[in-house]
Formats: sequence, C-alpha cells, structure tokens
Amino acid sequence: MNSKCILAFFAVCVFLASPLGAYNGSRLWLPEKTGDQATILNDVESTTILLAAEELRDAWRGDCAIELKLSEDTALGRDGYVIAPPADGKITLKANTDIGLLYGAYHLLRMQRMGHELNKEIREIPLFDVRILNHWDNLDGTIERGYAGRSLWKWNELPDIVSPRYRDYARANAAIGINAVVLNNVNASSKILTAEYIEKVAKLADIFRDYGIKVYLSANFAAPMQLGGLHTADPLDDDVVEWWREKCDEIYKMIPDFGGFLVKANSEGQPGPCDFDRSHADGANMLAKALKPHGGLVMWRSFVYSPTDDDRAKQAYLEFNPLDGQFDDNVMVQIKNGPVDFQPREPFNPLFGSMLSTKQMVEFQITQEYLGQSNHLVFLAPMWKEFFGWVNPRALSAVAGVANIGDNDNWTGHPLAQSNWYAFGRLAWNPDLSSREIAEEWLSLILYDGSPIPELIKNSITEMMLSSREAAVDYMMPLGLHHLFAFGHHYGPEPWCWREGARPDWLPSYYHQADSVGIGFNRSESGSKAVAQYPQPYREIYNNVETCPDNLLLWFHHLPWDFKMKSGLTLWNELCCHYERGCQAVKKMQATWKSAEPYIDADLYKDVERRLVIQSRDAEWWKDACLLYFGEFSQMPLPENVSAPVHTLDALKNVKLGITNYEAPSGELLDSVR
Ligand code: GCW
Repeated sequence: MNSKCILAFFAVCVFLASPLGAYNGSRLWLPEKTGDQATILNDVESTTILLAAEELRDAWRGDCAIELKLSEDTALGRDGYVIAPPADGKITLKANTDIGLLYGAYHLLRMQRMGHELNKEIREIPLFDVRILNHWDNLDGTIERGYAGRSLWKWNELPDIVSPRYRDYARANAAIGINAVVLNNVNASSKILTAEYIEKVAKLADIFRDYGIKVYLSANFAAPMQLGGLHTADPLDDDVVEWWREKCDEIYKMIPDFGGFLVKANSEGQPGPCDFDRSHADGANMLAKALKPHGGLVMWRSFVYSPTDDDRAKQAYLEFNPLDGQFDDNVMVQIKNGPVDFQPREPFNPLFGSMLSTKQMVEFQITQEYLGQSNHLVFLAPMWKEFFGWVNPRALSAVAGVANIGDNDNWTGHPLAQSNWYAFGRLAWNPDLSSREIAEEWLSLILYDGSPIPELIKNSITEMMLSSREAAVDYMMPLGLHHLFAFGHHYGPEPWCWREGARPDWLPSYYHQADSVGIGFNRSESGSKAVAQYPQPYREIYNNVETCPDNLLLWFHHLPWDFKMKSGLTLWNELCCHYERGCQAVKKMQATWKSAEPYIDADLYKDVERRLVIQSRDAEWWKDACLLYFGEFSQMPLPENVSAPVHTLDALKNVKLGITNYEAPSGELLDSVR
C-alpha cells in the first residue's frame, strides 16, 4: 500500500496552521478548504457529482487521488456507497447514484478528520430511506419551540433573494445523510399552499435538490375551505378530493420531486377529518391518493389527545390502533417516541409494534423544548438509543427529528446543541452507531479541529456529553416523573402549577399525583391500565412494581413515600438523591469544561461556560422546587447527603417567565445569553 495514501492522523500542527479565524460556530461539521487541491477523477458529470468532487478537491489532505464511479450494485440501493482502500495511488468510491457518491465523499472527509485509516473496504447503506427534519417554522419568521433565533427561511425575500445559508444548510444535512425536510410548522398555515408560496418553496427545493434533499410541507387539513372557498374539508367530499388533486398537480409542476405532506390533524385545535366524522385513515388516504400519481408520501401524525377522562398516555393508541391496515401504502403514521410528549424520559409509545399492517415512523425532538432549551447541554443520542433499544429500528419505515435550527450564527443557540442535529442525522443513517461513536465523531469535527487536546481532556468531554442526558433527567424528573414543567413555555419547574380553566392534562398535578400517601401515576392494571397497551414482556415488567425499572417507576406506579426501593432507600430519600446527583453532575460538567479551557477557542469556551452556569443554577432551581413542594406532601426531611435548598418555595412560586424571556429565580435574564 502506498504509504502516502494512508489516511494518517493529521498532526496537530497542520490544524494549527489552518486559519480558523474567530469562532462563531457557523461552519458546523462542514469540511474546510485545505489548499491541497487533491486529484479527483470522475468520468460522469452531474451537479451533485461535481459537488462531491469539489468537496474532496478542496478538503482532502494528502496527494492520493480519489476516483468517483457510478456502479450497478443493487444491494447498495439509492443512497449507499462503497469505498475501496488505496490501490495504485488512488482510492475508489462507488455508488449507484450521484447522491451516493456525495455521501461517500463526506464519509471520506470525516474519516480523515478523525484520523482513521482506510485499510479495508467500507460499505455503507442507510437503514431508512427517508431521514427527515421537521421544522416548526411559522411563515412570519417565528419558530414554535425554536431557541436559536428566527426561521432560516426568509419568506419575504424568496424567491428573489436567496440566502447563502440555504446551501450551507443543505450541505450540512447531506454531510450527515439527512435527505428530506418539512419546511413549515405542523400547526400549519394554509398560506404555504398558495401559488405565491409554492414558488418560494420551489426555489428552496432547487437548492436542496443538488444535495439529495426533498422538500415536504405541513398541510392544514382545512385548506380547501381556507384557500379554496369550499364549505367543507370532508375527505370524502368530491370537491375536496378534487381540490387536493389539483393542488398536488400544481405543486408537482413547480417541484417535480416534491416529497409530500406532513399532517397534524385533530390535535391541539388543528382541523382534521374527525371534524367531519371521518377517521384519520380517511383523511390520510384522501391526501395519499392525490399524491400517489406523483410518488409523494403522507406522514400522518398520531399525536392526539382529547380532553377526556382517560389517561392521556393511552390516547394515541386508542385512536390509531383500531385503524391498523386501513392506511394506503404511501402513508406513514408518524409517532412521537413516547406516549406523552418529548419528556426527559418516557417509555416507548405502545403504538410501535402494535400496528403491524401500517407503516410507522418515529418522531424525535431535536429542539430541547423540555430539556432546558438552548441553555442546557443535553446530548440526545443516548435518549434516542434508549428508544431503539425498545423498538427495533428495522420495524420502522422512516425517522423524523424536530429541528433545533434557527438563523443564529451558530445555527442551534447552544453551540454544543449542534451535536444533536448531527446525532440525529447519523442515527437516521445508522441506528446501530453508539452514542459514544457519534459524540467522538462530532467532537473531532468541531471541537478538536485546530486544538491539540490531550486524550484525557477529550475523554472527559466525551463523558460530559454522554452523561448529560441522565443528569438532566436527575435534576428535572427522575424515577419516571414527567411533565412537571411550567405552563406554556416548558422551561422551568412548576409542579404546583394550577390555572383556572386549564385542561387537567396540561397541569403537572395530573402527572405527578402527589398526595400525603405518595407520588406517581398509576398506569398499572389497578390504575389507568396503560400497561395493557404494551406488548409482552413489557406489559408484565412495567405492571409489577418489583420488575418495573426504577427509571420508569413513577410513570407506571403511585407509590408511598416510604416505599422501599431496590437500593434499600425509601422512595422519598431516593428521589432526593437523584435531584442531588443531577445538581452534582452539572457541577462536574462545569469542572470538565474548565479543564478544557486552554485547548478551546476562547469565544466558544466562554459561551458554553456561561450556559453551564445557567444550567447549574437551573438544576438547583429544579431540585428546590420539586423537593420543597413534594416535601409538603411527604412531610419527610431531606436526607443528610442532600444539600439544603437555596431558595424558598414561596420565592420559587413567584418566578414568572415570559415565553422568550427566561428570568431565573435570581432575577437574571437568561435570555441575555441568546
Ligand atoms: O410538544 C408539543 C409542543 C407544541 C407542539 C405539539 C406538537 C407543534 O408543546 O408546541 O406543536 O407538541 O407536537 O404538535
């Protein structure tokens, strides 16, 4: 093997020599130009192949040539690729399509940056055909649950003015295998389906196409009434059917590879087929038929819960499970990972695996609505891996992630939250990757680029990322507690929250059920019976307090304060210890970050440091709020190893946060770090 062709670990001095400029986080994991001008051989030319060649030419280090070849290897499918190790002074990258070659090019660059050697053949085939980001972006530029500025899509400027960030965005996605995007909020404005907006959407689709990305739109089910002036949106009404058919024809004329529609129907006030006494299947299939001739898909969300007396965690199952087998083959039911709503920890949604004749996809949330938003560092790969430990990814047809992207320079608000966008893409490509592999990849591409960091520090930063999700669960909602959030903004704790006229299932007391006897939601056979929706062996495991894992105990059981835990502690003491552990874990994160200071760009260091201060203070806020409040029920003292509260309950009850103006208990405006 030609030694020059080895993808050697590039000495730190090479990185140091590269002009990094001031850090602003905008580069993401995208390769930087090296000036080496590598030799790239490609006998076929297409826009995408030329992009692959350009990426390699600009960023490949060393003088080994790379040959890009189209192949006919059916096993590789549309997006797969194969990379042969160096021979005769060149590396050969083959794929069946030009987008496969682009993915392979990014793989090579990633490997080189990580210092991995190319000494055996690499074959990569993504598990999912559709790897899609959902943007909850409104047409006025705001983002529902967005914490990184305003929407990237500048609808007022499009189609005339095209921001260079659209291309950067597409590149960043292609580099991690994301191949689809829903541009607008599931709480959808019909306006996106007007001719004026379709033209704007088409402009974005033109840019994204080169990077293998298809555009989808969230559709408002009442659009035939709102835009078409029809008196109904009944999916079985001929005029409605015709309206959608014509709308699809119109869209495909402008966007021939349009992906399809995402629909939130009959949920949280959105219109849907049930308004006309039709089922979700009737609604989804009507749209599916309009899209079918063009090859489009419907992603129909199962996130529904009505104000009934029944346990909210059961409702999606109750409504959707009976519809199994009724959906057309170009419909996928898009199901949130858990049965409630993106809580720090939830069991899997029992709909998974229960509708065997229906295509299902999972919806993860990348934006940290319930996880400290852009103030807290919470690396989400471990949470998604936990889900894939319960639900076989091979049983799913696609995977969606609610984006954490806005128009901030660094795209994601918290600079380290870029890792969650990255992790989503990598897991959507290969759910078997470990959280550690993903963290190490991302850190090599972002944090260590330009800095000679000792292994010890690298390891502690990796550990910091890997432990961050469990830390957040501990300081927010350990042992299966959930939805203790303040009303509306979901940032801080309000386990006591009560609002005149609010739906009970929007209030924390519905979920924690704390009383003088104990705490937790009894979903066992003696309670709401939500356990009965789970397949075996989970049904049995979760139903029995002896076998129910500690980390989901209060999700499934209401237990006395002095209940003896597996650790030997009382439930109350165990709860207190988790809150304490969460607070300590954040302090440890702060210390880890401090130890890395000499090796990290000063601006990046400071930005993360400031956010960790907030996270640490918020952890204490969570601990005090929950323990002081629940202590009023348990009437038990804090165990000795748990630090005394720094706040009073009365003071915490007076904390009122605006939606974008997060005022911590100390009175400092957290928003100032945004
Ligand atoms: O997570 C909750 C959010 C809503 C969101 C809804 C949904 C887009 O609080 O903001 O609306 O779920 O997923 O539809």
